[in-house]
Parts: sequence; structure tokens; C-alpha cells
Amino acid sequence: MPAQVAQSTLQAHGEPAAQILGITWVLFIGGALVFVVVMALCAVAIAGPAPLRSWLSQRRFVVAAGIVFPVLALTALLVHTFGIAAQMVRSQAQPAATRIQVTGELWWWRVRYLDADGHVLLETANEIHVPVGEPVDLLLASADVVHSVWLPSLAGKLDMLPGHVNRLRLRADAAGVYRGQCAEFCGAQHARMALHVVAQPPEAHARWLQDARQPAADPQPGPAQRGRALFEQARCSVCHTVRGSGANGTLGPDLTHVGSRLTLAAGTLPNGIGSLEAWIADPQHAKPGVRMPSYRRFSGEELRALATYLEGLR
Ligand code: HEC
Ligand SMILES: [Cu+2]
Repeated sequence: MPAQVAQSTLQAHGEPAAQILGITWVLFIGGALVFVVVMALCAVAIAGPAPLRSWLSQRRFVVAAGIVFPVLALTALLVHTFGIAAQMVRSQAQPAATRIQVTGELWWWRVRYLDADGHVLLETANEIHVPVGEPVDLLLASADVVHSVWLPSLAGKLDMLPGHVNRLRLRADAAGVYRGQCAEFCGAQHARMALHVVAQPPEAHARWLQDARQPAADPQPGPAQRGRALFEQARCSVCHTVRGSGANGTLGPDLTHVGSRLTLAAGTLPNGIGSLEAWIADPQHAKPGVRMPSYRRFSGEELRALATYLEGLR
């Protein structure tokens, strides 16, 4: 797994993010310069020598600095920003070869990889794997309320709207794990709705995609096998799919390869046996209001078996 990259707008690792960062710096430096000059003029106007003070209070100066300058400065910024926006629209006119449907759910992300004809190759959750250096289109939708995808190091921020598909272009120029999050308040657990983009060299990405499309392997005899039996008895399959096992619920995240994910519940817990046990026993504690019931009735040994089974789904 590539290394984690800090989640920061100030560290752009791909084209759309770099273009936005350029605008950020122009606005920030321009705004800072204007601020410094205005503060200096204020100081002079209050405590400066009398001739300077009277010069500053001339009508001509007030009109030039108070009306003409802001109009010119804001117009220049507008033209600059429109220029970059037009450049972005031009460079994104052709659809990208890699298209991934990302649907916001309360409070996680459904991720579907599409083939050239728009058929679903694979469904997973909360993690988007992309090839390094290639443009990728995220087709954004929502299953419920308005969410927003924000991946500051790779792209801008774009809303996910019910009944409408928005397209977000991104390109990761270096291998890495890029964190993102929901940026539109969507309910109680909005703050625990993170996602990760995993960028790998194209060959590694192709291999990952091929592996991820395989159904789940049968569990080893022992606790894992007992875990699968418990998974069936407890009817986790009402909400979860594990391809190859008969479980085909769609209300919650696909768990076919849940063991290979970085985190659980959209960045709420690091993945691992302990976290899986804690999550299954009491998701309402880890993420209050979440759309999965707590299973406090399982014994410690049963939880361990379930977690062992899920952790083995790689
Ligand atoms: C009523 C539907 C429902 C049932 C039943 C259910 N879950 Fe869930 N489960 C969810 C939802 C929804 C999420 C996503 C929660 C979130 O991140 O906001 C989830 C998340 C998970 C996750 C984390 C997956 C990930 O990729 O982050 C695991 C593991 C899990 N459930 C295991 C189980 C097990 C084991 C059972 C049975 C004992 C079970 N679930 C029963 C709805 C359900
Ligand atoms: Cu959200």
C-alpha cells in the first residue's frame, strides 16, 4: 500500500488541484498585499505628518483608491480565474478512460468501477483505487441527501445531488493514499464520512482491479468458518454483500474484500480484528445513529470468529 499523503489544499498532487492552488496563491498574496498597503495608509492617516494626512483625504485619492483600484483589481482577478476555469473545461472535455461512480450514502461512500460501456465491473466502499498519472472521472451521485466530495490534494470540491450526476476530474501524479471527506453537512455522522484515494502505478492498479473482482475465498476451517456461519445466522446478508457466499444485501457496504480496506466505516476506525469486533458489537457507539444495529448479544468468542472471517476477506 502506498504511503499516506497529508490532506491539504496546499499540497497539490495532480492537475485540477494544482490549478486551484494557483488561484489560491494569487488570491492570498494579492489580498495580503492590499491588506498591508491599506493598514499602512490607515496608520499614516491617523498618526502621519499633517501634509500627508491632508493628501490622503483628498477627494481624488479616495475615488482612485476606493473605487478605481478595487474595480481594476477585482476585474483582473475575475479574468485570471475565468481563464483557468476555461482551461480546466477544455482539458476535461473528453471523458476519462477510467470512470468510477461514487454515491454518497448516510454516512459512507458506495464506489462502483465502470467499464467502457458503463457496466459495473466491481462494487466496493470508501476507497477509490486509481492509476497514477491518468485522468479519472468520478461520477458523483447521492442515494439520500446532499453530500460533497472533497479531495483537496487531487481536485476541487463537488456536490453529490440526489437525481443528478456531477463529474469530478482528478489525476494523481504520484503514488500515495490521499484522504478526502464529505464537505456538505449531511447529518449526525457527517464528520465521520471520510474516503481515501489509493493511487498506484497502472500495472499495480490493473492487478488490484483484477483481484478485487474475484469473489471471496472460502474461509479457513476454524474460527473463520465459524464466523461465516454466524454471519449467515445473524442475517448480516440483509444489508451486506459478500460475493461468492450468497450474501447479497445492498443497504450497507459490500464486504467481499473488507479485510483489505484501510479503514472501517468511512475512516472511523483503522481496519483490523480488534476494530472489527468493536464495530460489530456496537456500531452505535463508534458512530451514533449509523444505519447498522449493534450486536451486543454476541459473546467475545463469537465476535472474534466474525472478525476473523471478515479480516480474512482480502
Ligand atoms: C440494517 C442493515 C445492516 C445490517 C443488518 C448489518 N449492517 Fe453492517 N453496515 C451497515 C451500514 C449502513 C454500514 C455503513 C456504516 C457507515 O460507515 O456509516 C455497515 C458497515 C459495516 C462494516 C464496515 C464496512 C466498511 O467497509 O467500512 C462491517 C465490517 C459490517 N457492517 C459488518 C456487519 C456484520 C458482521 C453484520 C451482522 C452481524 C452487519 N454488518 C449487519 C448496515 C448493516
Ligand atoms: Cu455526507
